[in-house]
Amino acid sequence: MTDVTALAEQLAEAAKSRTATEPLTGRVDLDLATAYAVQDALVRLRTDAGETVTAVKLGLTSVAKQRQMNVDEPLYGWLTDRMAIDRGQVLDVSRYIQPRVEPEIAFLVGGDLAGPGVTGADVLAATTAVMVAIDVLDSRYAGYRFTLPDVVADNASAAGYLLGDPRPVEGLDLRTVGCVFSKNGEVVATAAGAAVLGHPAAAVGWLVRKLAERGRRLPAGTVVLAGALTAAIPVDTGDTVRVEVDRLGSLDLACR
Ligand code: 0L1
Ligand code: MG
Repeated sequence: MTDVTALAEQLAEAAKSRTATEPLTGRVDLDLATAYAVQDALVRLRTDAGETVTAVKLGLTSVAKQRQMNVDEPLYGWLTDRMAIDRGQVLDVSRYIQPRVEPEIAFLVGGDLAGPGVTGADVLAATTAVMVAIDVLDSRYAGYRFTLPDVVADNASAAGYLLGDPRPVEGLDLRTVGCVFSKNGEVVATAAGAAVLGHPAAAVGWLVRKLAERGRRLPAGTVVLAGALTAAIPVDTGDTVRVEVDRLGSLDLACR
């Protein structure tokens, strides 16, 4: 039987020592259900150490990301207070193995969302506000080479996140909002909200249905990062990235 705690400890050690590890698949039997059990154990190591889960993230929700990572299904993971980045805070890249950043839209869910039939429309009805967001990734696998179960076990490469000001969702068509993603003053990618599973709220609906399969729910007050609109880009000392999302505002992140 797969020792999920031992695998979680290996991934936690890779993050702590900033040393990439080899994918788990190939070394152990890892189906998707076992991978989510490893993810749970990894998050438990963080909460046992005093961290608090502050948000949920979806990943691989756009064709651009799925192609980049060679997988064909979304996934989810958990963000903690230690991963939260304040606006104006400089990202210390030495804390990570191989950091990448990507532009996202985040939801503040105002009502409980649960069950196998939840749709994007239900998500929008329960949404209190939406925000521009930057997701900071740091795969614990060398060169971001992994299978879907590997990256699920690695908590969706979660490493950091930054949120913009909350904006009302009423009157916004999140399919057509435009995103401009720049690095060091040069535009590196552009996208519309529809890049995220056709509508970012649909991605949150997928999350709720997936959680329901495991008897879990999204409680009122949860922040959800709905997944990247574009492929992720690597960042290094001296870089500055900017994410601008039409009607949601912009965020800058400088790296040292
Ligand atoms: O946020 C994400 O899309 C995480 C998915 C994991 C793939 C990656 O590390 O880019
Ligand atoms: Mg992401």
